[in-house]
Amino acid sequence: MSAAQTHTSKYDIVIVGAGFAGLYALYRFRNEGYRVKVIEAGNGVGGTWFWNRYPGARCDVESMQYSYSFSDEVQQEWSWSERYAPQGEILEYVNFVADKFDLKKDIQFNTRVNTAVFDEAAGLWEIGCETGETFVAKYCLMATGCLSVPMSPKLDGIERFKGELYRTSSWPDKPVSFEGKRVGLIGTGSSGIQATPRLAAAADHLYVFQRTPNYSIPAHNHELDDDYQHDWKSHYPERRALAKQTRNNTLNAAGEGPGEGLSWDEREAVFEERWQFGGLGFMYGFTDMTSSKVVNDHASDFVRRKIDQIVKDPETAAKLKPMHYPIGAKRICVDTDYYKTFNRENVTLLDVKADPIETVTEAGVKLASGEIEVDILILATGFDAMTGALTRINPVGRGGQTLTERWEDGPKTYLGMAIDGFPNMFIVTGPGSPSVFTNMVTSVEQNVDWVADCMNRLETEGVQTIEATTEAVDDWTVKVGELAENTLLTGLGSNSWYVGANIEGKPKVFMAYLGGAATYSDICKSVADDGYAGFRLVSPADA
Ligand code: NA7
Repeated sequence: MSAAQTHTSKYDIVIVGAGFAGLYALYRFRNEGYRVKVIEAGNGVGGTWFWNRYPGARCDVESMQYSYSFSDEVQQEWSWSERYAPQGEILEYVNFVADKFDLKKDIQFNTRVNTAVFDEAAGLWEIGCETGETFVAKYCLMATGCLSVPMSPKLDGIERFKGELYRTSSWPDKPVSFEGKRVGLIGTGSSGIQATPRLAAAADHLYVFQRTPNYSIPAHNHELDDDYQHDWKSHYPERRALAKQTRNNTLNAAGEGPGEGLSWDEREAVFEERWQFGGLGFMYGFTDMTSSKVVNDHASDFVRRKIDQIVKDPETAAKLKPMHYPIGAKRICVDTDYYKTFNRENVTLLDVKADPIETVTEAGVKLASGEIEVDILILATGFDAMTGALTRINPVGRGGQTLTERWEDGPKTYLGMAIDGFPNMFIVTGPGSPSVFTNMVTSVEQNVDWVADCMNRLETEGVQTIEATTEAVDDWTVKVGELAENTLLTGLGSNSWYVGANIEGKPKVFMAYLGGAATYSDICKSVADDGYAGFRLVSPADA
């Protein structure tokens, strides 16, 4: 190990991750005058948009909204080309922002953080990296993302496969040729659903291995014309402000009332209108979409009828229809021609729940019914969501307690940002925050601003440590659980990463705050206004 690799550097704050959250945090904290270092495993900025380069990767929040609001200059200078931005364009955007504010000089790339230990005596975090380096700082900000650690699916024999093996979550940074190839795709979440039409168009034959069908709504993606962009750019301040008053930080024409009291025809008309408009807004037609069984059943059935209309082969349509869980219990997908793709001659849908994958062979995938030979196998099998990146680092807090010990029964946080026993450590959009139920960029900005304001106050008042109390964490966790219990999202059969059901052994706990982004933001504000209620602030004089 070289001297450089064992080097220890001291900062005011170390940020783990250079995605949307880490970049904005660096910008904000540096502007406040703090000495900041960002540590990033990849060799570029962008987080999820850096790694997920698979064909068809695209954001499911509209591009005029899935962007930073902190700089009007950025808002005015940057132009988006499509209603939903493709991965490559989002990556260009984050690089544009990073370069504009000269952020990269404070980011150490190609460095994976693997430990974080709180030194109680010194009141400092020691952030250790796989390179052998240690970074010491008073504060540690985990900007590690909600969907950043790919899960390793249990696929017997996967190491035997002699063809090309890819994961959507770490797609190579070079073109992959599908021409003349038989391609197998395992997984039909957002990633698999976005990739399917593109793979089908490029490959000789595409085999889609589906375990659970998903509900998918058409994106109706299109190019953005100048007038539309100009209109947004000239109204950004008020539209951003309005978006922040919604449940999900997004202007998506949320319906104002419940659907339960309406007639079937009235609800049907709303679903049809939203299907024609496209996108995640389908889920916001009524305020009781995820709480009323009647409304949810209707919406679920609506999508199933659309699948029947689009997919010509009735057997394939039947396989594609989600039957056993309510719409929204798994994150809905937004697609371009997904269902239609199954009308192609060169696409085969395989129901691996009915006909399970027994093993991966040298030449392909062996199902109970026989072997499917493929040249390329793609895993679109998902993530250890919300907690994976944090438990993998497994910070060690006060008294030597590890995060995995504290979270043995599931994640417990205060406001999704702080954990008792882990002083001066903050998480951006952590479990217990609205996170994946919102426009993440806006939520990231809200969390980072809250932490920055908090740090400013602590520094002004000479506070040494801030730590959530166990009572505040427990109360918040109960509140998060209760909000989820009042919906249809936690029900059996949802089998979703929302509840950690895709990871063996992970506690089955609903991990996001469902009270809405605006309410959440108000609560965060009142906590700060009340002198950081629910936190214990320790000054040197108290120690
Ligand atoms: P998801 O949504 O977690 O989807 C993963 C898919 O992989 C899902 O269909 C799984 O089926 C399937 N899967 C996982 N393991 C296996 C095995 N062993 N055999 C067969 N099929 C398997 O991940 P995505 O990357 O698509 O999307 C994640 C989020 O990113 C998305 O929600 C957006 O927010 C962006 P299952 O449903 O578990 O039966």
